[in-house]
Amino acid sequence: MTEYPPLLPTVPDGTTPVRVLTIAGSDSGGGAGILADMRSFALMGVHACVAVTAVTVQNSRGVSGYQEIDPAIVGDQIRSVVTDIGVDAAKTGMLASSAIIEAVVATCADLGIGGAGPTPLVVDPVCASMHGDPLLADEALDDVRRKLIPQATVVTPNLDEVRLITGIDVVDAPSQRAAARALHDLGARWALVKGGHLRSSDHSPDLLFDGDEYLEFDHERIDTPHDHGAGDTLAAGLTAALAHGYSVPEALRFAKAWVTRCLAAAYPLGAGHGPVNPLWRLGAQTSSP
Ligand code: PXL
Repeated sequence: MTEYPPLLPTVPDGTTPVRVLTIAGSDSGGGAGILADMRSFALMGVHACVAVTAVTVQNSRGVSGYQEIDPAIVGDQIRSVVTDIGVDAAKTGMLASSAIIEAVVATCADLGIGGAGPTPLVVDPVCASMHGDPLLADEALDDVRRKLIPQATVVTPNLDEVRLITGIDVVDAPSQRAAARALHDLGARWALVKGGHLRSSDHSPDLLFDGDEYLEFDHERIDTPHDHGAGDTLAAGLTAALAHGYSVPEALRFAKAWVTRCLAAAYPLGAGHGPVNPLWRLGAQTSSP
């Protein structure tokens, strides 16, 4: 039996909860990107604003195409919500192109999101879908390294993204440390190197590094083919907890427990990979797997 994670604080009905912003692409299959974020954010009890970066054409078997949103409209969505609603933390997912990265980085920096600003920014440097379909133009990778990651309060690549960004193949604990240092050297305040895809392990040993200390977060690894949106959901958990004022290590502790529980409740959908499932939370008072 998987234990329920500790939940984030909630507010009474009719009261405004903490607010977050997700800057990401939509997934027509309802499993990843903004759809995964919205489901988790709602069930974690935070209010989510969205800045859509791209519309993907996708089902459980993969991504067959996408259309990017005009970078100016991406920037305008961010400015519109931040200057009215306000956000306590933000996250980026699929940014698709150099021009969108540029618009997101410039707008966020101007509004105090990420970098030295007061609002934490979780950067999930999405490069490809779980099927290997590209979600980022090849020529934009250098902008991820030079412009986006330096704005990150915490950067959360999976192991394929670590390899693309740093050139390091994470196969064991020493290479995981080297990758965390390389990501920190790019300018992220905290670097998270997830171990969920170290398939030799029956645990998911994530490593968090702030330039001084390596912190290990070991957690039971749930083996399921239905893990679409797992990276997005972990980053959403981090974002929601940071919005509540948790430190990065505290936020990761919450986010790991949250995504593990969502993986334990994942369900099949279509002929391919089903999504991680935050809807377990609806039955939290009465049922347990
Ligand atoms: O899980 C990464 C991801 C993020 N954003 C969008 C996606 C995917 C994976 O498919 O489609 C829009």
